[in-house]
Amino acid sequence: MLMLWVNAPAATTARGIYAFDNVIVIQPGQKVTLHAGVANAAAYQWFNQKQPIPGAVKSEYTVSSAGNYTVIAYSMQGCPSEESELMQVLVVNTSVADQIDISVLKVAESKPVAAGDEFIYRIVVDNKTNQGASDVKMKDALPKNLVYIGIKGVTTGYGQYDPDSRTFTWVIGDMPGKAKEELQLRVKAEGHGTITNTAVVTSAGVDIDPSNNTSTAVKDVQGLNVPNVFTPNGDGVNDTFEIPGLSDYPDNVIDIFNRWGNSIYHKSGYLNDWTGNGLNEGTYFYVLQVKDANGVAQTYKGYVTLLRTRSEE
Ligand SMILES: [Ca+2]
Ligand SMILES: [Ca+2]
Repeated sequence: MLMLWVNAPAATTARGIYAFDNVIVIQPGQKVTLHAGVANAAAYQWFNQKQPIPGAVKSEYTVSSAGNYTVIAYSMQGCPSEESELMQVLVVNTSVADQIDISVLKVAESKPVAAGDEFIYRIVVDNKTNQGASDVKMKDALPKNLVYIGIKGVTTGYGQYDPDSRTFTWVIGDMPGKAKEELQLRVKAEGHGTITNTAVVTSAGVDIDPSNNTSTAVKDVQGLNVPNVFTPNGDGVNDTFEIPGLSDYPDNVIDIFNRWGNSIYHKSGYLNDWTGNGLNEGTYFYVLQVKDANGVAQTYKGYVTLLRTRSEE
């Protein structure tokens, strides 16, 4: 890709121009010169928001207004290069000292997760600049297949969950320069599939790099997690063959067989209520067929052990 560079180093300059990766912040009235990475092409055309800029046909182009700038270089034969990388110019009426860069990073726990399981997102908010930031908040709108459980390991601030908007807010408040704060968000997966959700951080002041103010985590949730034991002894614990998350699959059929392969239980639209009534302790074989909301069928097969013995009291 054709590179762009600017005549400002990647740091604060005496002229008050601030360059950070592909974002340049200038004050009103300031100018910055963009340079095409290829200096000896036959011709050039500069663009703002993909629109050609009239007269901007040299290897360098000086701008004083905000925009999303790119350039294309042409060979002697008139062949165009591909479009260059993007250089975003922001015009901000503020002193450099007020400019901050807050970022957020959200990572899902790497362990395998099945429907009905709890897992954790680790969320890190980082003040990458030396200036302190204020009114820092992180918001995370949970998709419908995630249930909010709580938070832990929060290094500063406090969390709020609004069940109506299904939005978790981490109110961090003031962050000193170079501070890094962390929180773990505990959630439960409901249903299977890919869960995508995004954390967004905001703060008072001008954030010079908005691109790192969001972070999206993608987590694959396996289908149903069928337990391999249940204890129908009337003690109120684990007394039915309960498959967490099955209520998301009302279109289901379950068959249970004894060791000789005889069907001992069959139910369409199983409601997690089988108690193995009249059966001996032992191991049984199940076949569970479900259809998801898109009509895609899945089959789960395995063994479940029925135990009636109560633990010693
Ligand atoms: Ca930022
Ligand atoms: Ca029990």
